[in-house]
Amino acid sequence: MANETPYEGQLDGSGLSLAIVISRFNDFVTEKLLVGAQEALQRHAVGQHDVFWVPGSFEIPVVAKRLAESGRYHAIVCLGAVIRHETDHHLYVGGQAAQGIQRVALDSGVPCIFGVLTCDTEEQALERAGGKHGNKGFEAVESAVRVANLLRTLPAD
Ligand code: INI
Repeated sequence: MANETPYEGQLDGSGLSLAIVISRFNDFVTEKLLVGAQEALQRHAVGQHDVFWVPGSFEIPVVAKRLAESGRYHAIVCLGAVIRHETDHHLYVGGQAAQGIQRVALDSGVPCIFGVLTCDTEEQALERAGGKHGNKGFEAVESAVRVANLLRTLPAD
Protein backbone atom coordinates (compact mmCIF):
# COMPACT_ATOMS: atom_id res chain seq x y z
CA MET A 1 0.00 0.00 0.00
CA ALA A 2 1.27 3.48 -0.82
CA ASN A 3 2.67 5.55 1.99
CA GLU A 4 0.30 8.52 2.26
CA THR A 5 2.57 10.54 4.55
CA PRO A 6 3.94 13.52 2.68
CA TYR A 7 7.57 14.27 3.25
CA GLU A 8 8.55 17.92 3.72
CA GLY A 9 11.61 19.27 5.48
CA GLN A 10 10.77 21.26 8.57
CA LEU A 11 12.01 24.76 9.37
CA ASP A 12 13.98 23.62 12.38
CA GLY A 13 17.68 24.39 12.16
CA SER A 14 18.74 22.82 15.44
CA GLY A 15 21.32 20.13 14.79
CA LEU A 16 22.17 21.55 11.37
CA SER A 17 25.53 22.89 10.25
CA LEU A 18 25.42 25.28 7.28
CA ALA A 19 28.11 26.96 5.17
CA ILE A 20 27.48 30.31 3.54
CA VAL A 21 29.61 31.07 0.46
CA ILE A 22 29.21 34.72 -0.45
CA SER A 23 30.57 36.95 -3.19
CA ARG A 24 32.45 40.19 -2.46
CA PHE A 25 31.57 41.56 -5.93
CA ASN A 26 28.62 43.96 -5.57
CA ASP A 27 28.95 43.80 -1.81
CA PHE A 28 26.61 46.77 -1.42
CA VAL A 29 24.01 44.08 -2.22
CA THR A 30 25.58 40.90 -0.87
CA GLU A 31 26.20 42.40 2.59
CA LYS A 32 22.42 42.88 2.77
CA LEU A 33 21.80 39.30 1.64
CA LEU A 34 24.05 38.18 4.48
CA VAL A 35 22.05 40.22 7.00
CA GLY A 36 18.91 38.44 5.78
CA ALA A 37 20.66 35.09 5.95
CA GLN A 38 21.80 35.76 9.51
CA GLU A 39 18.24 36.67 10.52
CA ALA A 40 17.01 33.33 9.17
CA LEU A 41 19.82 31.43 10.91
CA GLN A 42 18.70 32.96 14.19
CA ARG A 43 14.95 32.64 13.50
CA HIS A 44 15.26 28.92 12.82
CA ALA A 45 17.88 28.20 15.49
CA VAL A 46 20.51 26.84 13.10
CA GLY A 47 23.02 25.02 15.28
CA GLN A 48 26.25 26.07 13.60
CA HIS A 49 27.37 28.00 10.53
CA ASP A 50 30.50 29.36 8.87
CA VAL A 51 30.81 32.19 6.32
CA PHE A 52 33.25 32.04 3.38
CA TRP A 53 33.84 35.12 1.20
CA VAL A 54 34.89 34.71 -2.43
CA PRO A 55 35.84 37.46 -4.94
CA GLY A 56 32.87 37.02 -7.29
CA SER A 57 29.94 34.72 -8.02
CA PHE A 58 32.03 32.87 -10.59
CA GLU A 59 34.24 31.57 -7.74
CA ILE A 60 31.35 30.29 -5.62
CA PRO A 61 31.18 26.75 -7.08
CA VAL A 62 34.81 25.76 -6.50
CA VAL A 63 34.63 26.77 -2.84
CA ALA A 64 31.20 25.20 -2.42
CA LYS A 65 32.63 21.97 -3.86
CA ARG A 66 35.42 21.80 -1.29
CA LEU A 67 33.00 22.53 1.54
CA ALA A 68 30.46 19.99 0.31
CA GLU A 69 33.16 17.33 0.10
CA SER A 70 34.40 18.12 3.61
CA GLY A 71 31.41 16.35 5.15
CA ARG A 72 31.08 19.16 7.69
CA TYR A 73 27.91 20.77 6.37
CA HIS A 74 24.32 19.67 5.83
CA ALA A 75 23.85 22.37 3.16
CA ILE A 76 25.74 25.15 1.42
CA VAL A 77 24.04 28.54 0.98
CA CYS A 78 25.46 30.41 -2.02
CA LEU A 79 24.92 34.17 -2.07
CA GLY A 80 25.87 36.61 -4.82
CA ALA A 81 24.63 39.48 -6.95
CA VAL A 82 25.10 39.43 -10.70
CA ILE A 83 24.04 42.72 -12.26
CA ARG A 84 23.92 43.54 -15.96
CA HIS A 85 26.53 45.95 -17.26
CA GLU A 86 27.38 47.23 -20.74
CA THR A 87 28.78 43.94 -22.04
CA ASP A 88 27.39 40.42 -21.76
CA HIS A 89 29.98 39.43 -19.13
CA HIS A 90 27.29 39.11 -16.47
CA LEU A 91 25.59 36.36 -18.52
CA TYR A 92 28.66 34.16 -18.36
CA VAL A 93 29.18 34.86 -14.66
CA GLY A 94 25.55 34.19 -13.71
CA GLY A 95 25.17 31.18 -15.96
CA GLN A 96 28.34 29.50 -14.79
CA ALA A 97 27.56 30.24 -11.15
CA ALA A 98 24.14 28.61 -11.52
CA GLN A 99 25.45 25.58 -13.40
CA GLY A 100 28.43 25.15 -11.11
CA ILE A 101 26.38 25.39 -7.93
CA GLN A 102 23.86 22.83 -9.18
CA ARG A 103 26.67 20.53 -10.32
CA VAL A 104 28.26 20.60 -6.88
CA ALA A 105 24.92 19.73 -5.29
CA LEU A 106 24.22 16.83 -7.65
CA ASP A 107 27.77 15.46 -7.55
CA SER A 108 28.12 15.68 -3.77
CA GLY A 109 24.55 15.06 -2.61
CA VAL A 110 24.87 18.11 -0.36
CA PRO A 111 22.19 20.68 -1.15
CA CYS A 112 23.65 23.90 -2.53
CA ILE A 113 21.11 26.69 -2.46
CA PHE A 114 21.11 29.22 -5.30
CA GLY A 115 20.91 32.59 -3.57
CA VAL A 116 22.62 34.45 -6.39
CA LEU A 117 20.58 37.40 -7.66
CA THR A 118 20.61 37.93 -11.43
CA CYS A 119 19.27 41.40 -12.14
CA ASP A 120 19.17 44.05 -14.84
CA THR A 121 19.73 46.95 -12.44
CA GLU A 122 21.16 47.75 -9.03
CA GLU A 123 17.68 48.85 -7.98
CA GLN A 124 16.24 45.41 -8.79
CA ALA A 125 19.00 43.79 -6.76
CA LEU A 126 18.42 46.01 -3.72
CA GLU A 127 14.69 45.32 -3.90
CA ARG A 128 15.54 41.63 -3.40
CA ALA A 129 18.10 42.22 -0.66
CA GLY A 130 15.83 43.56 2.05
CA GLY A 131 13.65 45.81 -0.13
CA LYS A 132 10.13 45.47 -1.44
CA HIS A 133 10.70 41.96 -2.79
CA GLY A 134 12.01 40.62 0.51
CA ASN A 135 15.45 39.28 1.23
CA LYS A 136 16.66 36.37 -0.89
CA GLY A 137 19.42 35.67 1.64
CA PHE A 138 16.75 34.97 4.26
CA GLU A 139 14.86 32.75 1.81
CA ALA A 140 18.02 30.90 0.82
CA VAL A 141 18.71 29.88 4.42
CA GLU A 142 15.11 28.73 4.82
CA SER A 143 15.48 26.59 1.69
CA ALA A 144 18.73 25.15 3.05
CA VAL A 145 17.11 24.20 6.36
CA ARG A 146 14.10 22.61 4.66
CA VAL A 147 16.10 20.61 2.11
CA ALA A 148 18.73 19.48 4.63
CA ASN A 149 15.95 18.23 6.93
CA LEU A 150 14.09 16.60 4.06
CA LEU A 151 17.19 14.67 3.01
CA ARG A 152 17.72 13.55 6.60
CA THR A 153 14.19 12.13 6.82
CA LEU A 154 13.84 10.46 3.43
CA PRO A 155 13.50 6.68 3.55
CA ALA A 156 16.81 4.92 2.99
CA ASP A 157 15.61 3.17 -0.17
N1 INI B 1 30.74 38.86 -10.18
C1 INI B 1 29.57 38.97 -9.53
O1 INI B 1 29.39 38.33 -8.48
N2 INI B 1 28.58 39.77 -10.00
C2 INI B 1 28.72 40.46 -11.17
O2 INI B 1 27.77 41.20 -11.55
C3 INI B 1 29.93 40.35 -11.90
N3 INI B 1 30.10 41.06 -13.15
O3 INI B 1 29.09 41.51 -13.74
O4 INI B 1 31.21 41.19 -13.64
C4 INI B 1 30.96 39.53 -11.35
N4 INI B 1 32.13 39.41 -11.98
C5 INI B 1 33.31 38.85 -11.34
C6 INI B 1 33.36 37.34 -11.48
O5 INI B 1 32.45 36.74 -10.60
C7 INI B 1 34.75 36.81 -11.13
O6 INI B 1 35.08 37.16 -9.82
C8 INI B 1 35.85 37.31 -12.08
O7 INI B 1 35.47 37.11 -13.43
C9 INI B 1 37.17 36.55 -11.82
O8 INI B 1 37.02 35.16 -12.07
